[in-house]
Amino acid sequence: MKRFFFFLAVIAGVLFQSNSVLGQQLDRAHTLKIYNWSDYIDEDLLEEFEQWYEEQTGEPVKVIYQLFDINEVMLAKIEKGHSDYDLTCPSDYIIERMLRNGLLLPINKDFGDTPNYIGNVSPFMVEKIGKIDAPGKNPNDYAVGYMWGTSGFLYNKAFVTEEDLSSWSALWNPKFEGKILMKDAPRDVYSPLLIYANYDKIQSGEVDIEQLMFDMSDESLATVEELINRSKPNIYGWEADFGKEIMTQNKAWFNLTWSGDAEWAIREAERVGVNLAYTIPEEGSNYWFDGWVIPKYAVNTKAASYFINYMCRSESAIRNMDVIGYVSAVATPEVLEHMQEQSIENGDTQERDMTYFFGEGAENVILNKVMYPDKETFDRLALMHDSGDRTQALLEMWSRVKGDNLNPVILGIIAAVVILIAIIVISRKSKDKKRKSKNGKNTKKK
Ligand code: N2P
Repeated sequence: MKRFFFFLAVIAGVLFQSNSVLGQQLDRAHTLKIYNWSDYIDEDLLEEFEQWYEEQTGEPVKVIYQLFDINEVMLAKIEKGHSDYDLTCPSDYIIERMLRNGLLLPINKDFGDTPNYIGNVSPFMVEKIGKIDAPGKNPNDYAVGYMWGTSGFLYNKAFVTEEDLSSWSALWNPKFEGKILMKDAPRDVYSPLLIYANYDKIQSGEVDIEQLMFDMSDESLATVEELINRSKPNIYGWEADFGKEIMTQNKAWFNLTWSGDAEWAIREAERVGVNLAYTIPEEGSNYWFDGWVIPKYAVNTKAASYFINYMCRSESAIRNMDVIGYVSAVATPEVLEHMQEQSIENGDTQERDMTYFFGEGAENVILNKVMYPDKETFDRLALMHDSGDRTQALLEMWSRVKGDNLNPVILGIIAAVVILIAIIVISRKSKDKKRKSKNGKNTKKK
């Protein structure tokens, strides 16, 4: 069903591309064009926002909502295609790139009589957004935290133990031949493997994990390329967004993925009796966040900033989290209470100190560990940064390692489509030929 809606969204995307729907011009002043990750919102909120916006401003607005699967696709549409989205939601390192390249507008946080909910975002998240490195600009003027989390392994407990996955070297352990689902996102694979490769130096203090995240030297690229190549016999497939569904079907044994997708899959799998869990290898990994930003080519910046504000209400944050499994940047007492109740209902019992995210009052709280990692776990993680003019070298490395790994099923489908098109073209041509020669004969008769 979800795939069906995704398909509809793609068609809608094509139709709306030039600000027209089947030839009808969009009323851009009263349209809010949002470009977000798939499976990343409670979609009922979109319609409710239209009503709320009219109540707040007296102006109508229609939301157009389109989807992407990985950052790079979204970036290309804005960077190269100059698409006029009013709002999008990139990850940390892409926000950095967009900010450095002048692709973002500052967010107007003056909402007149409407309460400013942006203050609900955790100071922890504000501090992390501040780590975006864009000289001369305050990143918090241009981005508001939406969701955050970690990268690690989602695994099927029937086949794999947490111990098996205590190191990233599990990726090339021969006992997992053909069993691993890899994230089809170059940065999300490159960065943890770079941390793995430098683990000893990080431990001895010779290398700083935060600084390492800026490293995209030829030498580091070659090291990671070799590690990915080594893991290839183990790769069941590459996925940008559907890994979580595959994992609920007992097909692959583990998946390099994001904590929110892991949480969603763990909940879904439980319903069908599949036992999934999530772990982060000891060497460390990435933490990440996605933030709302207003791209340079936006038209309705007012509705965009109101939408960001609306998403920061406790109610929106709770509803989004319940639907998608990711963790909102919002850290109000209402969110804490709801998440604690839910965690207790799901059987969590361990009290932990979560003040780093929720602040005072969260010294002894019971919260799901996949969604809200301990501070000690968090301290082993680092934030990715823009690879700037080294991006091309990374993408070349990525296409080399993935190049000969095209799924035979996909190759089969491509071949079938090409053959089908050839048959249609040839049969049309031969029909045309017949028609012409018939017409010729008729003309001669006359
Ligand atoms: C949701 C993808 C979330 C992206 N489908 C994590 N950065």
